[in-house]
This record gives sequence, structure tokens and C-alpha cells, in this order.
Amino acid sequence: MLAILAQAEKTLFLPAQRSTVAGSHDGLYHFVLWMSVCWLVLIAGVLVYFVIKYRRKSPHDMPVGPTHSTAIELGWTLPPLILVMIIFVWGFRGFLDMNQQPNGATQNQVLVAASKWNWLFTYPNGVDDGVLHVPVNTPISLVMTSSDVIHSFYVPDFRVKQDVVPGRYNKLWFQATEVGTYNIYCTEYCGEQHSTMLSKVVVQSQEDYETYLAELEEKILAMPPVELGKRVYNIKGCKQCHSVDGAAGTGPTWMDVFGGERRFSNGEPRIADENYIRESILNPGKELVEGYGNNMPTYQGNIKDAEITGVIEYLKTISDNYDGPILDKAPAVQAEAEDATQDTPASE
Ligand code: HEC
Ligand SMILES: [Cu+2]
Repeated sequence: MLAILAQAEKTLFLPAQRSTVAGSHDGLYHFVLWMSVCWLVLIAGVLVYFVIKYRRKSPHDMPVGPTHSTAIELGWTLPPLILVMIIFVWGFRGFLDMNQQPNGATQNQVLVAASKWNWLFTYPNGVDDGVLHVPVNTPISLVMTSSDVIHSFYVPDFRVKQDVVPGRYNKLWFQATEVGTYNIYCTEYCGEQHSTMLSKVVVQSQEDYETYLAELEEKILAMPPVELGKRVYNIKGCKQCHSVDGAAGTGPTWMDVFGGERRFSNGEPRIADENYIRESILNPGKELVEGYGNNMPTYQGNIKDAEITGVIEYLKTISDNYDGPILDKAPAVQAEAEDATQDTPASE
């Protein structure tokens, strides 16, 4: 309790300061805040005082007094000018600090892919995950892009925020100062489920971070296709739009899709087979499922062939329209087979 109060007093109910730039950021914030409070009190005070002192006491009162005073003019011009210059220099230096990646940041580069309504992080060893893990006290460089609309990456505890724009790469760097788990928000309104576009950044010791990366890589390689498909569903945003229990969402439910007949608002009906699922993922706008808009981002470049196969196998497990064999047996053999296809570029 005391700790919370002490923290609250220090940051005036801002979130805790957990990056190297947070301190100077809050310093400037407090300077502007308290300066504004002082001016408000001063100006409002003088206003009230004058209203009383110079009020009209009789109907014959006419305003008299000086019409010009150089001293007063200078008085209300120079001090504000100086204050604004202080804010500019302070803010500009902070801006430069936040923009200039320090030496070494690029060695810890994480690729960030934003899409409706999901964050995906790809690490130097090539594995990806839905939460961001970073080592503590190490400059981290994020290279971010979007596959649909403009999103914005924001970690309040770090005081860093940067737009993520389709068709270009935006960069952001930060250095976390304490081990812990912090919230990531999207702060650019990006559609219906914008407010659920959340993730976490997990700050760990260097050893824990390396263990996490190594274990994740191993785990993914050993996953049978169905498990890999479920993983894709959970970390690549599919679950934001597709249910697996029959409920309608932004997109059609995945239940009973595989093997069933699909009807489209822009094409002939067809049976949902492997190739149809693959096309739906890489080129979603080509055939629009009846009753649904063109709202699915393409996953071209953000999904591996093995993962597409995984989704297909997962869909088979949740479809009553499919009664063939399901490829969830013999994980080791499967993993090897998937591996071989990994490097083949998507043919769509
Ligand atoms: C922002 C919402 C959204 C996200 C995220 C999304 N989809 Fe979709 N998806 C849709 C919509 C809308 C449709 C129907 C229109 C169409 O066919 O493009 C659809 C259709 C599909 C279909 C065809 C389904 C059918 O009923 O015939 C498949 C398969 C599919 N998505 C797979 C995926 C996969 C795999 C992911 C995650 C990697 C994903 N989707 C993420 C919105 C989404
Ligand atoms: Cu967003």
C-alpha cells in the first residue's frame, strides 16, 4: 500500500516508469502540467481581482487609464516565450533520444506485424509469438509494419508509442529497466475490436530470455500439425474473427467448414478442401463467403506453409463434414515433413 502511494506520488498516478526514457518523459510532462496550473491560478486570480476592483460603481463610470504600456506588453510576451522555448528544447531532446537507436539496438531486433486485431512478434531466431519477450537492460529495436490498416504500438510503462502503418516499416526502440510483465495496447482506432488488440511485453533476464527462445523454437518444431494449427489460431489473430464453436463473428465460424459446401457473394459455390483453405488464408478477398465482408487481412508473408497445413488439419478435427484421416499422429515424422516445406515460398 505504502509502496503504491509512494509510486503514485512520484508519478502522479502515471504508470510506473520502466524504461530508460520514462524519467525525462515524465519530467517534461510534470513541468508542463504544473506550469499550466500556475498560469491558470495567476490569470484567474488577477481576473477575479480586477472584476471586483474595477467593477462599475455608478452608471456614470467611464473606463479611464493608460491605453498602452510597453512594460506590460513585454511582461506578458517575454516570460511565456522563454517558457515555450524551454519546453521546445526539452521536448526536442527527448524526441531525439527516443528516435535515435543507441548502438547495439539493432542486434536485438524484433519484427512486429500488426493486423486486425493482433500483434505478432518475430524474433532473431525466426520463431514468432503473440507476446513480446525482451531481455532487461538491453536496447531493443522493433521494426513494425501492418498488413491492413494503421495501428499504433503503445507500452505505457515504457512511455513509448509509434504508429504501425501498412506498406512501410516504422521503427521504435526502448530499453526496459525492470523484470516484469507490461501491457501493450493498440492506440489507433482500427475497427470493431480495436479495444481487444492487446498483448504483453515480458521483460526477462538475459538467460531466461535465451531459454525462452530456444524452448519455443524446439516446441514449435516438435508440434504435430493439428497443434500447430491451434497455435496459429491463438497467436495470429484468427480467434479474433473466427469462432470454433459455431458462433458468428467478424468472420464465419470454423466449425463444420472443412468438407462442406461454401457459397460466395462473388463466385461459384465449391467444396472447402485443402486448396480452398490455403487460398482463403493467402488471398482472402478472392472468394468472399456469403454474408461476410472483405475484412480478413492477407497472411501472405506472415504465415509459413507448415502453419497453413496445420490450420487445415485443425479444421478437419472440428468439422462434421469431414470423415477422412486426420494427420495428428506420428508427430516426429510430420515435423520433418513440415520442415522440408518450410523454405518453399508461398505460391499464391
Ligand atoms: C479481421 C478478421 C479476420 C481475421 C483476423 C481472420 N479472418 Fe479469416 N475470414 C474473415 C472473414 C470476414 C471471412 C469471410 C470473408 C472471406 O471469405 O474473406 C474469413 C474467411 C476465412 C476462411 C474461409 C472460411 C469459410 O467459411 O469458408 C478461412 C479458412 C479463414 N478465414 C482463415 C483464417 C485464418 C487461418 C486466420 C488467422 C491466421 C484468419 N482467417 C484470420 C475474417 C478474419
Ligand atoms: Cu489496432
